[in-house]
Amino acid sequence: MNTHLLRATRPLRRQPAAAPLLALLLTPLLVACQRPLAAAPDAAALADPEHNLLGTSDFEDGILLPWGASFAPAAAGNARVQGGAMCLSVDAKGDNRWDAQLRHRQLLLQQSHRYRLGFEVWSSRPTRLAVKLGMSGPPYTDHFTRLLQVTRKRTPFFGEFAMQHADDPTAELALHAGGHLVDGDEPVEICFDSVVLSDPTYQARAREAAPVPPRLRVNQLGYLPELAKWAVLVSDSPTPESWQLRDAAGKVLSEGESRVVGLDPASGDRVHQIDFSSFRAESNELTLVVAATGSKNEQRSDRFAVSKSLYAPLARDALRIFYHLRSGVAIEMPYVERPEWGHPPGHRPDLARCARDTGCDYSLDVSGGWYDAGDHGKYVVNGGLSTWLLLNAYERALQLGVESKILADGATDIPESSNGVPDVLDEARWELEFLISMRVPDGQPLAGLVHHKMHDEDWTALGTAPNEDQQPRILRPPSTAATLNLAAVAAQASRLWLKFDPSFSQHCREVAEAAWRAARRHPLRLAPASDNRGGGAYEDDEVGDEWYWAAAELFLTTGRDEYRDHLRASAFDRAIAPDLVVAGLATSSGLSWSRVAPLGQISLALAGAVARGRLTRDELRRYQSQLRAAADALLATLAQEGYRLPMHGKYPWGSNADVLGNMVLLGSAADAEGGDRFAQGVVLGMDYLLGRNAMGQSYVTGYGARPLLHPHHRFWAHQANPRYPGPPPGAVSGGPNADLQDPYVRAAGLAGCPPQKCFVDHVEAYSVNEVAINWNAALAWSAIWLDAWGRHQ
Ligand code: 9MR
Ligand code: 9MR
Repeated sequence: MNTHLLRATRPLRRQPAAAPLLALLLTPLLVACQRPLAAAPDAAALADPEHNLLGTSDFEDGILLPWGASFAPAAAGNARVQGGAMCLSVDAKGDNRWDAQLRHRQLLLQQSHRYRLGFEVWSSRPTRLAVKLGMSGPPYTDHFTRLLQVTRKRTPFFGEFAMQHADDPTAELALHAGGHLVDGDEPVEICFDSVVLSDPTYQARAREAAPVPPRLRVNQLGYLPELAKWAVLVSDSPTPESWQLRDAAGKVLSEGESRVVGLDPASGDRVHQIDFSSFRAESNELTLVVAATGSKNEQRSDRFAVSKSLYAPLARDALRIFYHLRSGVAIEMPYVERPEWGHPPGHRPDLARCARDTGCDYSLDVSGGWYDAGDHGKYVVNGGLSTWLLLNAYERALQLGVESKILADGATDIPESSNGVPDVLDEARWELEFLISMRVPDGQPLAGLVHHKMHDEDWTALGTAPNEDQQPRILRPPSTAATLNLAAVAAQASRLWLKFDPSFSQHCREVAEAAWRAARRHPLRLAPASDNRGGGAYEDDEVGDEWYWAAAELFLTTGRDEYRDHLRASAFDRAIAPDLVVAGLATSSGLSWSRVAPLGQISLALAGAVARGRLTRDELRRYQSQLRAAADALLATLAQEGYRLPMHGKYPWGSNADVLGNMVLLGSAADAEGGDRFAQGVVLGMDYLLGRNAMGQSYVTGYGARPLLHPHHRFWAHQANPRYPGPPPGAVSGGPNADLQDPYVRAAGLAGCPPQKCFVDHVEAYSVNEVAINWNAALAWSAIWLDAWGRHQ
């Protein structure tokens, strides 16, 4: 994994590359290696675990955490525990010494305390090592540094110092082994054992054991009175267990027997399922209990509610996350509930230049929009999907005559509340105007196409507020996918603003048609997977679905034949993601940033196409029955899953969003069909996200008995740097990812995890625990949908 977090010695970078050693000597680094590193006199004192600040010192149990490796883009290699030691293989050394490193973060160094650092170190061939104790983020002040020679001989190192600076709660111990420290280009491996950092006055607190979730898993928020209510019990018992539903006073409200499922491959758990759907009374503080009171096998669930209005707060908070993520404007009270969530405007103005390899030479003012996720990039493809989901939440309710308080003006307390336009539309327009600004200007060879994305030139560190970002902002090349995203969303928007702002509606229609024409001129400009330095790739090598989606939205809005002809000719018109249904089970989601055809189908089936005179009743029925077929496969899927979620098999990056995408399909199918068959699937998906899962974890911040606490986010980065706030409520994490794609999860000893358990709630674990606008838009869609459903039963 490439990392570029560490700029510990930024001034060093400016030293002439020709004099690397001189550069090192000019820094506070002292060459401590000339005398052989005899066994340290204080080794005994060091060995006292009571005073050791480090989380892992001897690596005997095979776990590297909380240590982790970091490689900048120019460097490559990996870290692992072998033979009870921590080893870093440097395959490509990179340019700077910190380009390849091991580090232990989250240390508190206190002013005038005396620290002792010791370890044993050896390497596959002679090399050098730079040891640093210092800040892990700007201004990267060093507290202690040493430069060592390392050989094949296991050699002890010992150093001692008094902390000169003010208390540093962001300190890290970093072991730099890249760049000029390595002679030649051959790989080198460097290993460590018995690493101790001690402070005689420090008292190691008993390590807080990770809270063990109950074996009886429920939706930690609760259930809607009229829909399915399932719990899952982790149990090896081959025979059913009896369960009781009790109120706060212990009164039994319902009882029955569990159903034995056995081994659930996705989680590796042996499970029983409990169906208590027949209990329908609104109540608070309910508990499920298995086995007789007092018996040592008694299992209790977390407390939960049964309520019609269960999802109103979540729907509102999930939408409000978009305000928090706004770029180009101060985030402030009273729109945020706590002052620490505010910050000055980020990237105002957001002037982005064509990057050197982009083939263009201009700057665009692309201020506004939402930051994509934990990073400060803004990506048109993901912005398009997110905007569509918010607009669709509104449009479906409008078409079906569903009343929803959350969709009213003033519902979410944003700056535009009470302007006569529903807040959800105001929020979507914030992004839409940014998407429009990403167009290649007139007079340029690719005029009318839309830049795929814009972001920082390089990755910044955790603990960077948007207004603190120092990186240059760059435009990446235009793409057909981005252009069609704009065409689709602007066409959809044109319908919805007709009533509120006819001239904006007209503008959106023109933007959409012009984008379509530009895409026609450049039908296959693809975004490559390799474009992921300083920003995510959002690569896409199949744009047939984007063509289809744009054609559908444009046809609904304009009724023009060109778009209808495109729909009729498209392979995407005849089924929803049939390739993802394997042996009748849905292996992933047909609806994501790279698979957008279902968005077109949902609009065709539900956006009032008949009323607009766009489709005949028969055509409409065909789209609706395609939605139902997809939803049927999802119902079949969840019936096979131990944890009864509408997804089977792979758990890739953002698996929670696959579940959410499938919930959007189920909800849309329920809209098309009426009745509650498919609504059950939406609720079962939500149960999974809110705690009825293999981790016993609610994946949403602020919701549930064990809510998500530490998402990967540069500003909500409290866990990485206490100067920054934790997350506001209503943000959903990407969730389990069996591909373990970041250094933190790889160091966490998760190799071989059952897919649903490939997760850790840690700020650095970006491949399992980031938040993102597309994911939150699907969460908002689902919560709004369930809220409306719950109230109208
Ligand atoms: O924070 C970045 C996150 O938004 C991306 O999804 C992820 C993958 O592209 O990369 C994260 O940034 C990391 C970078 O890739 C490597 N250095 C560490 C960064 C995390 O702090
Ligand atoms: O959601 C994206 C996921 O499907 C990809 O596998 C992953 C790696 O390319 O990137 C995810 O999107 C991230 C984006 O690249 C950068 N911003 C944060 C997004 C969420 O992690």
